[in-house]
Amino acid sequence: MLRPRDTATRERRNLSGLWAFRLDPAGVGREAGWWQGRLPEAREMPVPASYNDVLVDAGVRDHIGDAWYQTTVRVPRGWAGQRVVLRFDSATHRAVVWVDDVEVASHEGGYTPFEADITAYARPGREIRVTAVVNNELTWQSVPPGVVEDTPSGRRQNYFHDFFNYAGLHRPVWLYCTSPDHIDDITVVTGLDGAVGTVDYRVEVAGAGEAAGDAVRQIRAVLEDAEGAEVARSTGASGVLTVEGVRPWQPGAGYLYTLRVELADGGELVDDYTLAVGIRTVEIDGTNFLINGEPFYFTGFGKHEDLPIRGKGHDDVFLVHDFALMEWIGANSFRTSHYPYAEEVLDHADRHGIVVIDETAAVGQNTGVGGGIVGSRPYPTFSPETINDASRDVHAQAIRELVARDKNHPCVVLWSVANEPESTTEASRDYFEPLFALTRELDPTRPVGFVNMLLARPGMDLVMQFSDVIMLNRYYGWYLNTGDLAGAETAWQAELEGWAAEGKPIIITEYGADTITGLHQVTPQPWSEEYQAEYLEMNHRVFDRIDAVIGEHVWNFADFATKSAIFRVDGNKKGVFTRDRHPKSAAHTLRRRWRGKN
Ligand code: BDP
Repeated sequence: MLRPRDTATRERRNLSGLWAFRLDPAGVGREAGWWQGRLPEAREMPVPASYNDVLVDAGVRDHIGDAWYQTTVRVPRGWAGQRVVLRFDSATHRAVVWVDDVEVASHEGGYTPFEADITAYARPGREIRVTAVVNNELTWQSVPPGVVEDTPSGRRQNYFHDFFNYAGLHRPVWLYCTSPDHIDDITVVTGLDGAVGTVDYRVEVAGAGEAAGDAVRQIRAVLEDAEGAEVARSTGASGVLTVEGVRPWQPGAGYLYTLRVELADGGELVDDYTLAVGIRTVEIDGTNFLINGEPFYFTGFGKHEDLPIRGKGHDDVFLVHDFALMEWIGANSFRTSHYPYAEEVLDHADRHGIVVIDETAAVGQNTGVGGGIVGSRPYPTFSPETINDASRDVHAQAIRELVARDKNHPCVVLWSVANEPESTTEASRDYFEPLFALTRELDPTRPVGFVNMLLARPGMDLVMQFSDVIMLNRYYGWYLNTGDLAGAETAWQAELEGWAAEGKPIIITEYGADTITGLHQVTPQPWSEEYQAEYLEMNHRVFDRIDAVIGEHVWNFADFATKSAIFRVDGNKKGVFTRDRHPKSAAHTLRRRWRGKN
């Protein structure tokens, strides 16, 4: 799915700004037709942002149900004769959208874009009213799952993942135009053979009548280097562009070519689109993870989209700052834990040579655990009444949308289909097997994995057989062997040796310790800055003894908000940086290690 872009034939308007906003706790707006006129009794709400923390109101923060957004926009006069599209980069977790009185789109899933062709309702020069109802309820059939429980004091949202259920319009909303016959999609696959690079491209065209195909239209593909000089060209809806003396995209050096695709009718340019292309290869060889044929060792973090006030609202200031901090500390990679991040983040990673493990929003598919606390199991995870075939359909669609959105990003080297699901039962195996097959069918070029949690040790895990890489979240010295780093070191090494025997590359996707910034101790105990640093050093000693370990991602880059819980004080404090991005002592420990490695 192509992002809106300004090109010679395309224009876009960003609808970010203050929208009219109203919560609908009683769920009456759909019946009352709140989209049919000016949103009644509305307040103002910035887009993009989570709505939860913007207003000073517990009712807004903890709202369950529908939230209504509305704005008006004038369709540019110059767009006459064009196809007009309305696109939401995300609406968490689902939405229905109207243009004036007409429903134009509905979408399930909070972290991937959706759009609607609104040409029929968008008269150039006229204003349109855009209304979206955004619903934040998590159910057994949503990804991630949750349960809305009826209690004597009202409805309560319960969920099994360890971050706050922020909701709203987290990313920009766009109005854009293309010609009616247009480039609908582009897929690139790149290859390297010594100094020769290849870009295998496939263009899909759509439009008025399928006459838009090859017979009437011509497709040109031109590849330019970073200076804008043409290096290869081809015609036709698919082909291979060959680059002599290629500059590959590599970790730490995100060299990008530009693929310019043009759709022409004789001498007339009908549509054009430009795509950033990094030429690189990814493959697994034994226990090595190869990028461009070279073993790659992941250093970095599991992150979150999480900020004070903005919640999960995308913010370019923090985007650039977080990447600057990652460079400072020597991180060469991160995981989009636990959902697809804004496309702006992946674009930035492409440009800066930061490697990404791209994860779906399937987190918390494990009722035996909550935020690291293993305990009561009020519901079975996989069952006809809980996570079932219908849930898997939603999960499959989330994978389709993730791959469709991110397939062309060179930074993405590995798909993660889920974080810490139940993986020891036959039900879990049956649930996941087709999802792995689907991901491979959608993208045969990247490895596929999932992130295993501590209840599923070597020999017990029935899902790992489908995974190209072993991704482990482990908290020896924190949830296990709490405060006992010597005992943790022995136990952790023993478990890792068990995994190493499987002969696949191992990435430690989470290890971390909650740490209160400013708490110092000479005999380090959990929660102190010294303990976090010693905990990390213990982990590193273990990793360095196991050859199959080819990556370490600390949990977490920064402190983040969670739901209320007796084991969370103002959120999860496992950040190496505080929520406002001040380093804890452990940041220096990591910097010494990682800057030495990279
Ligand atoms: C892991 C989860 C992560 C949590 C972390 C923790 O993958 O989302 O935040 O534990 O407990 O289980 O800090």
